[in-house]
Amino acid sequence: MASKNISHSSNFIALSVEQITEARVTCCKPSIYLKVCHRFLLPSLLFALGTLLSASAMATPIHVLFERDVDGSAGNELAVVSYPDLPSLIGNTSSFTQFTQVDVSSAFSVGGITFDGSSYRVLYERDVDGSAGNELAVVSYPDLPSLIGNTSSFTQFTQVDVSSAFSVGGFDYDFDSGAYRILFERDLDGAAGNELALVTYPTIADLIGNTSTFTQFTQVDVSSAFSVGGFYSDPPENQNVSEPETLSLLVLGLLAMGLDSRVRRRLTI
Ligand SMILES: [Ca+2]
Ligand SMILES: [Ca+2]
Repeated sequence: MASKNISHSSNFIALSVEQITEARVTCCKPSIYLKVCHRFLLPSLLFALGTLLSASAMATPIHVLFERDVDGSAGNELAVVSYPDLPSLIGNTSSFTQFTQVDVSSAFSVGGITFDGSSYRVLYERDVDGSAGNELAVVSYPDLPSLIGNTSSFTQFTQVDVSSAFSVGGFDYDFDSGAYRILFERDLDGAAGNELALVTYPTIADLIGNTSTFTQFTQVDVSSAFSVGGFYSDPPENQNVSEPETLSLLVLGLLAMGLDSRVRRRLTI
């Protein structure tokens, strides 16, 4: 396991989730929204309909990072294969492959990749057992093109010391709590309760500094013929509405608002 100084900070995470959920309910409660905006009922309804249509029509693209088993170089070592949605990944259809310009050190391998809303973060793990400060590194890129082109990267070695019996299986960002999670897998075949462990870090600073960690062993028993390649959690639904679409919906709403007020003025006069 990664950390020896395990502090049980589940309360912190539970509180955060609760607070976020509460905040979301407060600002999205339809009755309150309509009460405040009843003057703009038509544009509000159009806006809501547009958002619903947009959310149902949009799917979350999924990117899979592949790494060459033997050491390679820029342009042939790491490839990002993108699928428009989960069914495309399952069926292996509509994929789009881009080799990156990243040259991974021969001493390291990719442990996982995640997007936290502002950066793409790739977790690298030393192939042989290391110690705090030289075993796990997070390399951050501001966007996907920067990862593909290997530009604007920012490297931070973490203070995590991975047990010599485990390796990183995946790296994930939880949009609900804002926490980062690493899934560690035992190198040798294990059993339920000792094979897969999920370690949660409340912030990226906690991951880098190896502070406030919270470890949970799972009851998953991985077949001896398989290993974990990665894991991810779905972003919340509202992350699916991209900025340009929100803007166009706003424009639609404003146009409808103008139409609505003109109709009302005509009726009043
Ligand atoms: Ca290399
Ligand atoms: Ca170690």
